[in-house]
Amino acid sequence: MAAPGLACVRSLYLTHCNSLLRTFTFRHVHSSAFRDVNKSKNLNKYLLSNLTFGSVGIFSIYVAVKLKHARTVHASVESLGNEQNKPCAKLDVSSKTSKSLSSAKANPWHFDNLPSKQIRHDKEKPVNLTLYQYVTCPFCCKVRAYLDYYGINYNIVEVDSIKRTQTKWTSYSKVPILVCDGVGPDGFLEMNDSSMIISLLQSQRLGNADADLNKLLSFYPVIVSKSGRKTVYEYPNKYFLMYQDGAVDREMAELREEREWRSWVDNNLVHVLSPNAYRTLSESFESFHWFSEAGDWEKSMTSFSRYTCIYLGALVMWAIGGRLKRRYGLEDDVRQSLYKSVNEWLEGVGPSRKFMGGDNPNLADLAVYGVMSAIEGCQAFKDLSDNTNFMEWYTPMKKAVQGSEGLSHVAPSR
Ligand SMILES: N[C@@H](CCC(=O)N[C@@H](CS)C(=O)NCC(=O)O)C(=O)O
Repeated sequence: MAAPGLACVRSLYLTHCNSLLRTFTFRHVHSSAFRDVNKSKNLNKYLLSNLTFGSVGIFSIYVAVKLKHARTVHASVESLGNEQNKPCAKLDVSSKTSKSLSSAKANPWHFDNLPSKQIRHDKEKPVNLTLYQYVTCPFCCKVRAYLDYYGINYNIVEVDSIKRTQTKWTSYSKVPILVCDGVGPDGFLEMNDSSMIISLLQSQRLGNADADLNKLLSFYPVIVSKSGRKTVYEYPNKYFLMYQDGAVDREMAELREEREWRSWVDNNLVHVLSPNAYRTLSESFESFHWFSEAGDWEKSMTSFSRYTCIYLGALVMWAIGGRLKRRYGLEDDVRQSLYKSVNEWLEGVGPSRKFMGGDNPNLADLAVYGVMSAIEGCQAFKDLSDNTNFMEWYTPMKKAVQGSEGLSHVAPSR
């Protein structure tokens, strides 16, 4: 679920299906003919249109999946992958900061538009962060888990996964993007990549809350390269925390363990999610219905768009699921791979610790919680809770994050 396309459909779907949906003339969804259907509330006509569009869609999917050179689909699927492990055809740029990725320096979308949502944990504190996201994208869920746990106020801009209107101001093509207002000469600082964002914010907490984010960002250079038509971003330091005054308050082994498991989340755990959420056609539909609910699609889309996303997205993802399974070497019964990954994590935490971080979650706990929360409404998650001890760890984690417990026991300087 590395979150797909229209709202993974925004996450799961978002992750995989964006290009595909764009290719499939999604504009038709918004055509006046469909709006008319919607307005007239003529059920028969509506169903007929849906059916026709669905058939065309299914045929197109079939053709696209079969065509070896359906590059858009391929690129979209690959966006879920482990970028670091992919061979790069061409290395364009050796080292830049995230900020320099946006060479045009256009103002972020939220400078002139209202956010989709405002998260206020503490009304007294200022709000200078805006998260550009797909609500069920696991990487976005991970960043939200961090912000919520530490009780940080932020605004959310839900990105339209088809048109991506809200992220046109940046050359970075993925979400999450976190923008801090009022920093540097441009009046904002753009942060990309979920793990880099979290390391950067945590480094700031460890030092001085007012530490210069610009300076900290320079410790996280990005390597941009091309793999075919796809742009690949690597952040070699993204799992490292920057102790600005050199006073490391934790054991090295502890820090290494945290880093390794954070990397495991991005490079292993996340890959078992999509094939599980779309394991069968009915589970795929169920997952997409859940994305629709979580993403409030009812509010943001016409009924036609919403149902098209749900049914078309479910079909596409179900078709792609098998491919992802092979790509990541998952077991034929992908549930077994999910249970295996989760049990690996639970063993990593061990019987004597509540969380990997001890009594309080560390960044690895937050990463696992964040990505797993992306599939909370899916059958895969229900099966997981019935067949493993996952909830013994997950339930207190959820409580800690939703209760912003990080506010009380971490970051003495804040
Ligand atoms: N390594 C990145 C991965 C982010 C990612 O792959 N995001 C997906 C959504 S889940 C995305 O934006 N894909 C491009 C697209 O859907 O257009 C991170 O951790 O932030």
